[in-house]
Amino acid sequence: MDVIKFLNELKDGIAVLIDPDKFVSKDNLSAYLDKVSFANPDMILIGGSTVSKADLQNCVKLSKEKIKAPIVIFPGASHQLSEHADAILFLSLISGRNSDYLIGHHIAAVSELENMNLQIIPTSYMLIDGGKKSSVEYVSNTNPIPKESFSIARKTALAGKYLGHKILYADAGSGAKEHISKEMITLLASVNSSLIIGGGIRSIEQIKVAHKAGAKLVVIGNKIEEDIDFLLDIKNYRLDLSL
Ligand code: 1GP
Repeated sequence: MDVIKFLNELKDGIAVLIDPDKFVSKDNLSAYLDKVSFANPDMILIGGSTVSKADLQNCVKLSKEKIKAPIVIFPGASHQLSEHADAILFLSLISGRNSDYLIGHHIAAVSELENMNLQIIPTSYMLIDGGKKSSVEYVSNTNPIPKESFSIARKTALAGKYLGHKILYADAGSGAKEHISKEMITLLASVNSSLIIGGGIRSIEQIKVAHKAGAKLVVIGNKIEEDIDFLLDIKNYRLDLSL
């Protein structure tokens, strides 16, 4: 499956983010994946700031067995690789100035990646301030773009595009207090239409606003972990969209 093409053609998509670190056992993860599969999301993202290689690989394998949507790695570090995934977001953290997350982890991943049949998607990854310090901020030791700095955000996104990145992922961070604003989404979508938005999104209304503003794919993680019934709301929203 060509995940870049799939994303380009997608409209009003929803992805579920699975952080394997949040599950205490394989059974626990397996039951969660069954529920996620019921909501029929457009994509599954797997990764996290501190996930081990074995946990990531087991999660990818199990997700592939249970869910028909593309399984895409959203890596927190160079060891988070699995040939059972459909693709990997080859993230460059362009909102930051830490060379490890701009190119270092990428080089470290090459010897394994070149022997894997995994689609590699050059991706601009931009952190936008979400009102609290995010794990990515802490682990990468970088600062997010201030939420009102529209000019910096636009120029950063454009620079990523000029570097040849196919996708722009703008993230307020896992569990953000404030999700990315409608105005910021509209601006970023005008720079790169293959726009993924995530961080702190907790209602169908917020998903709708992000879609209307131009997000191709809205990523939900924490809200589903806290309130599993939200998967039913997602399923219903997706059914409404298809009518
Ligand atoms: C985090 O964008 C993702 O990187 C999802 O964030 O867990 O807050 O939904 P939430």
